[in-house]
Formats: sequence, C-alpha cells, structure tokens
Amino acid sequence: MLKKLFVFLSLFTFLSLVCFAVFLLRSQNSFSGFLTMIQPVNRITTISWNSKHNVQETEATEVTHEMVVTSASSNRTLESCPDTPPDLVGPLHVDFNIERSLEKVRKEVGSPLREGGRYKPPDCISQHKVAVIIPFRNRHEHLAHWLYYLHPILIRQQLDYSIYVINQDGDGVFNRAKLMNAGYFEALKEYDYECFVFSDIDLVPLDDRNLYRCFDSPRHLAVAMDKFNFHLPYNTYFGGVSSLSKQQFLKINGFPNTYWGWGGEDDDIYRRVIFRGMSVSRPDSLTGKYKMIKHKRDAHNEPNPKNPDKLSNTKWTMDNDGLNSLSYTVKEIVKDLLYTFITVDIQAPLS
Ligand code: BGN
Repeated sequence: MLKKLFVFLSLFTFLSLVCFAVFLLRSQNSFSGFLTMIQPVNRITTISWNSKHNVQETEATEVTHEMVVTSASSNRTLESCPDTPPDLVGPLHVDFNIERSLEKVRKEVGSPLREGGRYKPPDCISQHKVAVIIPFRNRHEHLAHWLYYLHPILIRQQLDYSIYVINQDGDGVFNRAKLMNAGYFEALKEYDYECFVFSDIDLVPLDDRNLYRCFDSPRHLAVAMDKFNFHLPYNTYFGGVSSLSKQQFLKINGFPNTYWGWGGEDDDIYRRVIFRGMSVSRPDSLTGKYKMIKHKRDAHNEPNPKNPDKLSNTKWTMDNDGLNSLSYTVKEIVKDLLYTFITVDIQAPLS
C-alpha cells in the first residue's frame, strides 16, 4: 500500500514538472512575465540600445533588461533617419500674393506639429536637433507666409525642430543680432538643441534640398536671393539665413549685441567666423535660391552710420561683445501650434 502511494506521488510530481516545463517553453516571455508580477513597478520612459544599435523607445515597467523585453508589444524600434531625407522634392513654387492668415496656416500645415511649432519625425530618430530662430517685430503677415512654406520643408528634411520667433519689445531701434543671441539662450532653456538656424522672416527657400541643419563649418544658406538677382551681393556676404552648431556659435562668442539699426551685423558675424579659424560652408547657387517678401523699410531700423566703422574692430571687440555680455529680459512667452513667440526687452535706445 505504502509502495503504491509512493509510486503515485512520484508519478504525479513528474507529470507536474513536465507540464510546467511545457508551459515555460510555450509562453515566450513567461519568465520575465513572472518577474513583472513580483517586481515593484517603476513606470518610466526608457531609451535603451538593442543589439543592432537601434534606439528603442519603451514606455515600460523597467527593472531589468528582461523587463524591457516583456513589454515588447508597446516597443517601437526606431532607426536613425537617413543622411539624405527621402521625401525632398527639389525646386518649389512660392507665391506671396495669396492671402494667408495664421488661422488658415494652422489648419493647412499644423496637423503634424505640437505646441511651439515643434516636430520630430515619427518613424526615425532625427540626427538634427535644430532651433530655428527668427528676429521679429511687426511682421505678422510675413510670419504666416514663412510658416506656411517652411514647416512642410523642415518636416520633409526630417529635423527634430522648433520655431522661435524672438519679438523685440517696444519702439526702440531694432537689433537683429542681439535678438538672435537671446533666441539662442531661450531655445536652450527648453531642449538640448545642437544646431541653430537664424532666419529673416521674409526669406523663403525655393528648393527643399537647401538643408536647415548644421555642417562642419558655419553655413550661409541664403546664397541666391531674388533681390540680388540670384547671386551673392559680395563674397563675404553672410546675411539672410545662416546656421551654426552650438559649438561653432560658442566659439565666436555668439553674435554682436551692439549693432543697432540696419546693416553690418552679418558682416561682423562673418569676420568672427574667419577670425576663429573657421570657413563658411554654402549650398550651390541653384539649391540656395530664395524668394524675399517685398516690403517697405521698417520703422526704427534705419541704416546706422556707426555700424560700418565698427567692423574694423571685430577682431578685438568679439571677445567682449557677444554671449558673454548679453543682457535682456523676457516679457512674455506665447506658445502657438506653429511657433513659440518670445517677447524680449533688449534695452534698445530710442534713436
Ligand atoms: C551690406 C550690409 C549688410 C547687408 C548687405 C546686403 C553694412 C556694413 C557696411 C559695409 N553691410 O552693405 O549688413 O546685409 O549690405 O543688404 O552695411
């Protein structure tokens, strides 16, 4: 009797073990699933490297490596976006005679964006974290045109980007370069940008292969504007649209803060780049074509006769006039779907 009971118990134990083994083999993630049940839950977003060196973005219960695999159903493996964006179309048709309100532009191009004019490609990891900085005052009509054309271009270029409109408060003399310095600082408060594109509000590229990203050298993008008959006005011209990596921008101490009114600040920036041993990179003159929105001269932005003389001193002034001497106050930050609008007081003289 005792022997029979022993045999029965042995058989029962053996069969149970076999069943458990089959169960383990059949359920793919069973062991880590088991761990999930017993480990404390820590809900965080993880970025981990898998064996193919792709970044996995996982909203998961992350405790051990197995845990990340456990929640494989919500994993998305994203690869780096390609060097050459695949959806570029080349030459573009640009027409400023069409009435465009911001409201209309929001409906027409706003759907892929997040508050602040923010975008990241959904299907790959962008290699370019770009803040686009636009110095601004009283040009709302231009802003609508610019956003209407630029957002789809920047999206096709697969950039991880935002648009920062830096609005000069008050009626003092305009200062384009100082506004761009303030934009650099304000953008970095929000995200770890590695590249800064500085653009005038009235310039729209005529070819989407003109990439709004950073290069090994500071880049001048607006090389062939219609107003200059699609040529550079002079070889050292650096105006309109340019891009500098964070490193390049820091190397030149940013832009000068002391060019009030129209003219010269872009020439000063060019000199800074050269004096710091860098060269300027440019697209070819077909890719670098731009159309400018026609407009009357702005009030409080007259050519300043003091500016040309300052240029001969850039070599010495650039160490003390720039990011390290910048002071301004933020009056207001407004987040729109299409852009972040930051009003700054830059202590502008009245004349
Ligand atoms: C230059 C201006 C630039 C301007 C270009 C194109 C000056 C400094 C004195 C030589 N430079 O003359 O700022 O971008 O014209 O309009 O005024």
